[in-house]
Amino acid sequence: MKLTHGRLLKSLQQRMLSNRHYLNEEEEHDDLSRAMFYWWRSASKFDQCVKLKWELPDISKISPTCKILREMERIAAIASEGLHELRQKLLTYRSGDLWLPIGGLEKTDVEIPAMNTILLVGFKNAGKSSLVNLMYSVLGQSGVIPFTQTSQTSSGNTSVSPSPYASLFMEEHNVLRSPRSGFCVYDTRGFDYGDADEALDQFSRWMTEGVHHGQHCLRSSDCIPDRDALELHSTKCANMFTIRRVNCVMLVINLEEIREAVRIGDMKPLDVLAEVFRMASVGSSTADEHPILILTHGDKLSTEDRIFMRLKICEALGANETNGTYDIVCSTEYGFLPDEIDLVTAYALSEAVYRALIISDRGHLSKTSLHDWLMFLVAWFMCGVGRLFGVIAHFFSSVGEKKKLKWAAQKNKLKW
Ligand SMILES: Nc1nc2c(ncn2[C@@H]2O[C@H](COP(=O)(O)OP(=O)(O)O)[C@@H](O)[C@H]2O)c(=O)[nH]1
Ligand SMILES: [Mg+2]
Repeated sequence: MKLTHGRLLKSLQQRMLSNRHYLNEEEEHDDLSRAMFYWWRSASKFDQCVKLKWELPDISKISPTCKILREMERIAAIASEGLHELRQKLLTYRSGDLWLPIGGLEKTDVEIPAMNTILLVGFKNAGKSSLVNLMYSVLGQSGVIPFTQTSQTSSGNTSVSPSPYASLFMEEHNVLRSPRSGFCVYDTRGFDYGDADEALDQFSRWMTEGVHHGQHCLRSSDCIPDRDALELHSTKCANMFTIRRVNCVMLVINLEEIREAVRIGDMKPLDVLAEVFRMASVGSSTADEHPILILTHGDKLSTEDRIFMRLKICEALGANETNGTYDIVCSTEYGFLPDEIDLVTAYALSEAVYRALIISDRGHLSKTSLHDWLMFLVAWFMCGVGRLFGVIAHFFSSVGEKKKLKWAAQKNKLKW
């Protein structure tokens, strides 16, 4: 019988209720939890790929599927010890801590913001808000209190948003729940398949102009009666809250949704994601500084499909299937602390955030020096002078043209 995520969690929950210590050594090897938390071990190529691990194979001959399986094994091997360490690193992290001198720049030469900003983007229902809640749960040790509203209603119907305005404003989240946090996470409005072009424009503006808490994400297709009031609220927020430059993008992708689109031959979602990926990569200083991919809803796919879709998405986006790509099941609706039952997910999430901070600290811009300002002023002045001469030349040429015409007319009159 096929074991679903929900059935497995319910079974674990029953054990908890019957007061059995559910994470003792014996039960850690329980088939039930293994099937869910170590899902990739049921892949047909698993034995072959894991054996390879001990034989020092020719790296160029390792198939992409094997790479994924080995990556998942790496996370599983490091998860229990690594999670605590990584969490400590994130708790004590200050913006700029992971900056490294590159290209002769000193740390004093770069513009380090008070907080690094991680922007979550993706289609609607991809799992962005659930990911934020998972971050609070794993990193902010907040248990299962949801801090942002997901598209889940009490009835479990995901197609109905609980509040019509819930996703129209950006939210800044201090997921560590610490006043000294060195980074924040922005939950954004998801793209709709129908208005992808406008959503891409909006995303492009976030990348160039920055984002702030309470910023509206309205689109022209929104039928909202009090649109002006919402825009006014957003403007007030712009004055009240700090405008932050986006330092790293996390692209959240619902594996199940993309699989369905691919199955019916609809490549538009993949094209839109590829465009977001490309736009978010522009300006990064090294090739591996692309947005981080978070693949959600994998629990709804079979093992083979889950690996196949990861490969398919990475291929379409030009992303690396292991480096910077994480398979994270975000659903915390069953009332469990994820790190108590699923260390692999908890570790993968922490590593994804840590990687985002490395990318952020590498990408800080150099400060504008006095010399730069002077050069800018000189260039601006020269442009102005050039324009002025252009206007003068245009004026005299049109005056000359008029006079020429006048003379020609007078000549013609004399002839007659
Ligand atoms: N099974 C499963 N459900 C998920 C996962 N991530 C999110 N969900 C559910 O998907 C729905 C949409 O998630 P939400 O976070 O609101 O998506 P958003 O629109 O991107 O913010 C909610 O009902 C979540 O509980 C996941 O990895 N697996
Ligand atoms: Mg949301």
